[in-house]
Amino acid sequence: MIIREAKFITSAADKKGFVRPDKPMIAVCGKSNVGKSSFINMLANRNKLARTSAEPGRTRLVNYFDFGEFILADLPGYGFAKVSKAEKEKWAHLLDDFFAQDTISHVFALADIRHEPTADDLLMIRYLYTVRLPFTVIATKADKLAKTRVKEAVRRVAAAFCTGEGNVIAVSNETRRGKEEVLGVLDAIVNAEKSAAEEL
Ligand SMILES: Nc1nc2c(ncn2[C@@H]2O[C@H](COP(=O)(O)OP(=O)(O)OP(=O)(O)O)[C@@H](O)[C@H]2O)c(=O)[nH]1
Ligand SMILES: [Mg+2]
Repeated sequence: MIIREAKFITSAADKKGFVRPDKPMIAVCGKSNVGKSSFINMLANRNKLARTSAEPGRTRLVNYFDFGEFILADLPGYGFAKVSKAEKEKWAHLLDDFFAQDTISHVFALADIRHEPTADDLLMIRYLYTVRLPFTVIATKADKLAKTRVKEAVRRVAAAFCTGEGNVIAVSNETRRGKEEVLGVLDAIVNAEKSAAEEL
């Protein structure tokens, strides 16, 4: 999979604004500040396609990006403590509505490679199992660990998310570690949808 150009499509503040994709759509979700927007920029080879911030809670809308053969949806991060209850409820509704759609091909569930999953992470994963949405765990900020510790950390993340090690990719948006592996997963998603469409 070669990404030639990635473009911002639009933002949605509620379900009325959701895009009906005409190609595979992959949702990028995870706790606030885990590195979702940076991950999208790494895949796009662009620093400022998705806005990132050291302050958690930067992405408050669903932002859609067209990568040519697929669409990535950058979701607002969950579990951000420093916002009002009303704001939190608004985000929760937005995420509920988003995942209720039948247009999501795959989910990239991001988790910081150094940390134990939060209660929200576990809720998210349980939900993905319940609705049978296929997902890949993206263990972010791998550059923060010594290289020799990454393998063991991946094993720990896999166990915590009740999945196999092969379903966890350690990435670093700084060193670009893991990028090729992620592109391989995207290739498989795009090809699977193409063959399914041909069978119809
Ligand atoms: N060292 C390191 N820092 C990273 C990496 N990815 C993201 N960061 C930093 O983590 C912070 C949050 O990154 P974002 O990409 O804005 O995170 P987000 O998940 O989109 O955050 P919200 O939109 O607030 O939910 C920024 O300061 C990034 O520079 C990484 O792979 N390595
Ligand atoms: Mg973001």
